[in-house]
Amino acid sequence: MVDAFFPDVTDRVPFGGLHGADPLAFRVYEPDRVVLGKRMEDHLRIAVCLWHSFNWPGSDVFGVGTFDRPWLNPAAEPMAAARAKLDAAFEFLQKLGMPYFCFHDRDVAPEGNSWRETQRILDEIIDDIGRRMSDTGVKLLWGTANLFSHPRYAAGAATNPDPEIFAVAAAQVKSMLEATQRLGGENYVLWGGREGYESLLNTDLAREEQQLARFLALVAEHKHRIGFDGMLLLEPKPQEPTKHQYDYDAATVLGFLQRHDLAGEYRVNLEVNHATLAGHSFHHEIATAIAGGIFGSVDANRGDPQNGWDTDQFPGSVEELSLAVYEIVQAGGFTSGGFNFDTKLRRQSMDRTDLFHAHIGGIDTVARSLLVAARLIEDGELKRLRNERYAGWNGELGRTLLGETDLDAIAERVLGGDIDPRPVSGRQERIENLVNKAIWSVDAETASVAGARAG
Ligand code: XLS
Ligand code: NI
Ligand code: NI
Repeated sequence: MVDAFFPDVTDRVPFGGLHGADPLAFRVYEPDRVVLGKRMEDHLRIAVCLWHSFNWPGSDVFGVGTFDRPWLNPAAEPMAAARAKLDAAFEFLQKLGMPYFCFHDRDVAPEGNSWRETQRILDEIIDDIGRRMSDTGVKLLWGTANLFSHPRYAAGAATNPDPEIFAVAAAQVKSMLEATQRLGGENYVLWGGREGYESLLNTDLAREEQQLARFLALVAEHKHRIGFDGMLLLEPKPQEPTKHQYDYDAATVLGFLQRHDLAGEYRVNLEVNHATLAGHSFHHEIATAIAGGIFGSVDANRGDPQNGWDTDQFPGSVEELSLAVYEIVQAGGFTSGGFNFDTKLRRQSMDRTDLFHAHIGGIDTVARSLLVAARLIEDGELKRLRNERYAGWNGELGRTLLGETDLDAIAERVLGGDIDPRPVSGRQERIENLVNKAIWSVDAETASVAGARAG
């Protein structure tokens, strides 16, 4: 390794156990620990994101960057800066022991003076990333194109009133989709940050919907043409930076995909903070996507109950995440998706090691949520009570109502008197107690691999 960017973390972050004293050790996350017959690492498939963690200086709308990220200095030579950034990112990935990363084209490769030059720079850097991936074994969970930072995208990319912008965005997605394929990426994400509006007074909603559908159809068609076998994912968000974003939430995306015959081509990448902004729990978003058959991947983070924007904080609440992880594992777990840490340090967290502390805490929260989910699944009571609630639908009446019948026949049965419904308890509090019991009873050290070794 060249000069380490994180000299205070000299080795790979170890597992220290729940009561371990080292703040730079995992308390719960143990990649090899087997949970419900599968390694923890394979359940969670954790990724580090290159944008907030390596390509953001810690600026906000009122102030400049506060972080120590030398490669973001505008005076730095662009290609040398791009390499320094990758050095630091891969050092971080290895020291943290994470299997995956995610990035936008513009996180790693600056734009050139012409489209051709931009393409050449991207190609060169993708080769560099490919070498680092084979040297370290780190894999790409997903790639994506930044269709929101450049001034040309101020009025949207696919939904821009100017077809020339649509064309540039399409060319940019083509090249990043192909780059993702070259790196063996397991998914390709489209977040429509500026696919929305600031004012209805100058916006043609019907036209913009057609443009977005056409764009997504072109991307899906290209995916098949080049034989990319990863999953295409849309990332819903209700607003910010636009006043209203078209991919509002999981249910809105599902309706859109069905209207345009794209439901077989796309799934969703759900972000915790985006659910909060949409007025939903994250549990709701996950359950909705699973029920609609479009669940794909997760952007792990959280908002802050006191403000209404995308604060992208590191996850810290097992209570909040456990139910979402329960739904995911109960539905069979991730296929191509995983937990991408789309998370931002607070602006005052300016020590280089803060990035380690933040990830360690967030990853432990996700790992502990997995243990709670496993406890709920092993116990089986939650599932049993839910099945029991719908048991009537497996009987003769239920099957008839869902099968061959009509309102005349139904009314006849009701008039005949053999139907006499009695309301039953939904048992909500009893069920909530079951969830708390699982949260309170999970002992993160039980059956721990390192615990067993040490003991
Ligand atoms: C922004 C989004 C973005 C996507 C990738 O709110 O979360 O970071 O995940 O473009
Ligand atoms: Ni995101
Ligand atoms: Ni976000």
